[in-house]
Amino acid sequence: MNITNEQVKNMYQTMLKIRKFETRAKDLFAEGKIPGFVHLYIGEEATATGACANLRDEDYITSTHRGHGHIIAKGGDLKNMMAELFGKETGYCKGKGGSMHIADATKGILGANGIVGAGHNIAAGAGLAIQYKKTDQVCVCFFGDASTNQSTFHESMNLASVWKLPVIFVCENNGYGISVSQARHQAITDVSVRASAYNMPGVTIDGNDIFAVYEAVGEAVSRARKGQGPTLVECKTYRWRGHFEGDMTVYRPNGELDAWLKKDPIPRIEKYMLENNIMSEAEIANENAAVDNMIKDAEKFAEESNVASLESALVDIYSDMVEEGRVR
Ligand SMILES: Cc1ncc(C[n+]2csc(CCOP(=O)(O)OP(=O)(O)O)c2C)c(N)n1
Ligand SMILES: [Mg+2]
Repeated sequence: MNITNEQVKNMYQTMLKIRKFETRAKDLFAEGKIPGFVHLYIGEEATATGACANLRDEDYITSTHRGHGHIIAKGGDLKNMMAELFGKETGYCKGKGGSMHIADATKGILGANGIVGAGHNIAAGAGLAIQYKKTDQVCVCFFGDASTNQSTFHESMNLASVWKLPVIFVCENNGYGISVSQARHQAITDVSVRASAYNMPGVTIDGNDIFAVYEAVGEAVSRARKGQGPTLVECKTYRWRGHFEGDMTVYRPNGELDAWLKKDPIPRIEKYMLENNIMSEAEIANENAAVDNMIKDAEKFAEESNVASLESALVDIYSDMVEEGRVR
């Protein structure tokens, strides 16, 4: 595998950032400091991290309602993210979007999205824009297993394939759409088989193995950059928390979570780094402390920022009524 020690270290830091950002967000939500819904990505970190490790700043991603991991992996700023979760004016959307609407055009982050399946078509659109511009950018489209039952998945896979768009469809198959297990929402086990309907390559990999994700998405990215069209990469993974914070997960069979806890991607990369002398125990401890501090700084920034003002509710929106001065 073509990967430098520096890249491995970066991927480790990214997974730590996601895990620690979300663990803190979980506690802050429980304390009542974060309004709205929070859908956590804990347990799935290797997928976003391994995929985005192949991308440049000018490449695009589309995200989902479970978007913190994607945004952090694509280089999103922890302070602006935490402030957005808090509803503060220093947040990515000036506190008006919350967890499910974080975007950063400067990093190619086309937005988290509360509408299941919306990202597919945005990704195809980004792919078409890239094709028009004749650059070698790509767009990675992240989405869940249940969203592959939406028409948008099929429409965008079809057009991306016919037009050979530079899109990499990354399915995060965590086995559930809310409380409905995959066996109850679709008659297939591997989502990747759906690629054949659109005559594009489709693979299924262990989404908790960061190197498998890095490699499979890497191959798809290099094909897309060369104008050879889209790929569907299905990453099997699992969300440790409920669908949203507050979900009691009564629908989970006994032992299922425990089995997945054993496949935690973070100790897996630590073991790899120790065995290959990439990082020592002490360096791993230092990295953890450094990321802890980044999260503390992000929280402090969010705490100390102002809540979005009432007046700002009428700024950055489009409405005929506002234009005409009928709403003040
Ligand atoms: C168009 C639309 N339909 C339904 C919902 C309600 N909803 C929110 S998340 C979700 C399930 C998504 O499951 P999946 O795509 O597997 O993603 P995961 O939550 O497992 O990451 C549903 C049905 C929605 N937000 N948007
Ligand atoms: Mg799912």
